[in-house]
Amino acid sequence: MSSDNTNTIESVLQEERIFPPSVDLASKARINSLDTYQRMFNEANRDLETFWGEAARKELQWFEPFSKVLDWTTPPFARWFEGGKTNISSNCLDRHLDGPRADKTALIWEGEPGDVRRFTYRELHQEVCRAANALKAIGIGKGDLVALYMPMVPEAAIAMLACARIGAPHSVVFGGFSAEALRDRLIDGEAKAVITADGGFRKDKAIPLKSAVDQALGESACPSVTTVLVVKRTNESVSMEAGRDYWWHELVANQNTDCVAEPMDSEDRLFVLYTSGSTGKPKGVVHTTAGYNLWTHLTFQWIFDIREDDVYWCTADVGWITGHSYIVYGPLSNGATTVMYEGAPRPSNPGAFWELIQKHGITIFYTAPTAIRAFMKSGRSVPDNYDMTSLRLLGTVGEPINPEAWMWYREVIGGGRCPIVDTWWQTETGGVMISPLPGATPTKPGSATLPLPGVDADVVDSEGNSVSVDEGGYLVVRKPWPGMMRTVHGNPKRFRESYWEFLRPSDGSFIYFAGDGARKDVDGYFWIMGRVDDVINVSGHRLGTMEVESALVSHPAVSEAAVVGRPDDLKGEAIVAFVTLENKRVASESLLKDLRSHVGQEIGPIARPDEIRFSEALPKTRSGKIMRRILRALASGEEVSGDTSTLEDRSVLDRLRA
Ligand code: 7RM
Repeated sequence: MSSDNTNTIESVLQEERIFPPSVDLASKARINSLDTYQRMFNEANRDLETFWGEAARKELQWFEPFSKVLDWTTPPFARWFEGGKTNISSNCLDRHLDGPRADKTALIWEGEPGDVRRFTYRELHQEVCRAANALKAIGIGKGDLVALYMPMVPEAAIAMLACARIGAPHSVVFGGFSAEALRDRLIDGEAKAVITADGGFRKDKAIPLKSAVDQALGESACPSVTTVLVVKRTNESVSMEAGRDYWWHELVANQNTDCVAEPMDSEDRLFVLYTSGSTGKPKGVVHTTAGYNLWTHLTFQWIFDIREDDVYWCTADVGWITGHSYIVYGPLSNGATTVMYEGAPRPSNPGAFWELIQKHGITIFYTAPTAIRAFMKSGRSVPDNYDMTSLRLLGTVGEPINPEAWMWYREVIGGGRCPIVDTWWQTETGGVMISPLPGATPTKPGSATLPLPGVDADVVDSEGNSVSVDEGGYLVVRKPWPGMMRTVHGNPKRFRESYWEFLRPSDGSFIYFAGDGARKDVDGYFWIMGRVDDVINVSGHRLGTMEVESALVSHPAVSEAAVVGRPDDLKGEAIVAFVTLENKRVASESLLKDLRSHVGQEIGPIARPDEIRFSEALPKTRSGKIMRRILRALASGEEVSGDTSTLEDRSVLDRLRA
């Protein structure tokens, strides 16, 4: 197992602090005690189908009822709520229009230069209908994949909901990815249209997006794409290709504000979202309509114990799963007020987040440990300038949170009174799997605590057997759940192999494993230890070491590259690349710069190595495999321990050390 994680065994074993839920919160909460949680958990475990069947009937609106809760006859391919017809866009909008919620604020958007837009549920419904009709007008229909390459503007959420409304699956590509990365995803998904913007604002700068789309589509690279819809955001001049490119404000504005939601089969595709794995190109994770809707709806309700007057803010980008599930679908499905922020804290405005909390009276705040650690570093004097007494609940997601950052978050941001929900989940799981429930679960700093009802999580050895208390192992889920991914787009074999065949217990059952190590303590609390595969978690963003290596070797000067993660105080992990050069090429400062920007162009700025070490050779086994274990130790300045006898050439190690 790799040791690249923030929670070292030593620090979490010493962790003895326990914070019980506040009496006030528990008295009002839906799940108001550990007993209630336990009862639900046992109920779900005893009879999964009755539990989820009842929940689906109660929590979602259906055009037609489902006839079967779960079909698990051909594992690992699950089918949930078959026979049912529903639509997530109508569950997020239409169902709130009958009563007082119609005029409640659904979305508050704060732009980077300080512009604000608000939409009530009625207004959002109208905008989504208009956009849905515009999509129809350009020939997009049920089953057509629409790619989104957007800044954090309301139109990103509107476009997602519009796609869902007409049954066109979306494929959101994070706006920070490069034209190359966008092209790969457009080709893999055979996207029919791209929705983008002229550009977006990021940390006081305007970043072009439309020109990257042009580049991705250049030389007829993506023949499936027939239309590009462009939102005006930065007012930069862009080139528009006649017959292919349309302005959003011209096409959408004149559309009808009514568009009947398409009745979708429960298992119809809702979206594809690409995520990094340990091998090959990023995988297109497929989620379907009803199961994903139920999962994001219910987990949002449970974890944040959402109330009618909450103002909820998740700081993620809609380009990641956290934005999909917990900026857009989960909150809107529950009729909550969700906040979307285009910007990020930056040196010119270090208090940006706290100002927003004060300004909008945010009650629930959900962010990533990497952000918390950055704030911690600049000290409490910044947040102390703001009134954040509106906050009642805090959340974290994306990577393990170290107990020090957890305590700081609780004391400085939460004023010592707000519970913290540390939520463990993945793109593949659709929504949260392991998390405290704020009215029920006592928390321990650094632990994601207990699995949600219906989540049969465990920590196991390589045979699939549970390990003992406090022993490290693989984090797995033993039973299917409604929000689970259904397949890898275009590659069911890869789905089976990557997630369900790594561990095959002797009883033949299928258990889900997606790359994390963990341990369970004496109270059954989960402590996530980080990835055990070749995936690096940089500031909560997943990157495959292979992806970065491929990008490096595509540079003409590079002969071979090996990429590993090194623990980093701020980012969780930093990217370290070991590179050997082609004959006659010499290492230099300018080549180093060149390689970093090359990786930026191939994948995106988040993938640029923090450190590149030029080396004459890489440590390999006799069969030619790069020994990453050795490189990981070297990168983090640790002693190279363990067996090095399989090294083909021991002098390589000595030279690398020097
Ligand atoms: C939601 C998201 C998934 C990977 C996952 C973990 C890590 C996420 C936590 C966490 C410890 C957490 N999706 N991870 N949440 N590790 N504690 N609360 O991040 O697909 O982009 O990444 O992130 O390693 O496997 S993701």
